[in-house]
Parts: sequence; structure tokens; C-alpha cells
Amino acid sequence: MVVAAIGVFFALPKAPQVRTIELEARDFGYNGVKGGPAIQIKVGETVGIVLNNAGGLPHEFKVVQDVKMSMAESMEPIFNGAATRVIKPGETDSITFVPTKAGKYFYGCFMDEGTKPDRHSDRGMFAEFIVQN
Ligand SMILES: [Cu+2]
Repeated sequence: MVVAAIGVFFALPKAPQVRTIELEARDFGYNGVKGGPAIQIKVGETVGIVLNNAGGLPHEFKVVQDVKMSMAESMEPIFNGAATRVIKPGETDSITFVPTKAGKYFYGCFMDEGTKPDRHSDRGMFAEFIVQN
């Protein structure tokens, strides 16, 4: 009985590892790179995003299928939970999500505050988000 219990204990799966990526948003990009650094992730990997807004306008992080999507189409992220709140300058928000399908996607900021009718993505605030099998 004791042996069986020990066997179960060691068979427990490890807590999923979170791949944390820190991003600093500015007007109009992430981490001082034009648009932002490309992010590469594996399907099923838990991604943690810590977004800090170091810019002068509200910003967000959201993963979408295509940066050319309309405002309405880009309201929902392509993966469940793959969007931060829209945060004000000086604020931080953290999220975790799991990309469930391989492909080439984009992350970016699709707000238009301060840039109407352009969105921040129209000003170059996006980068590739690659999900590999
Ligand atoms: Cu923005």
C-alpha cells in the first residue's frame, strides 16, 4: 500500500512551466524594436506576458490572425486569454494563455486613442507571433 502511494506520488505530472515574456510598450512598438521582437512559441506551451506601458498612450498586447483585420474583427484574440487589458501609461498587466494551433500570427496594439482614424498597429505597433508544432 505504501509502495503504491509512493508510485502515484512520483507519477504526478509537473506543474506546467510558464514561458514568461516581458514587453515594454511605447508609442508605437514593444521593447525598443521596430514593431516589436518576434515571439516563437510551441503549441501547448503556457505563455506568460508581462506588459508594462512605458509610452504616452494607452496600449495593449493582443494576438490576432492578421493585423489588417477590422476593428470589430480584432476585438477578440485568436487564442483564449491572449489579450491584456488596455493599460494606461505607467501601468502593468500580466496574462497567461496557451496557443492551441500552429501558425503565423501577430501580436500588437489595436487601439486608436491618439491616432484616430489610424490604430496603433497602423503605426507599426505589431510583430510576428509564431506558433510551432
Ligand atoms: Cu497602443
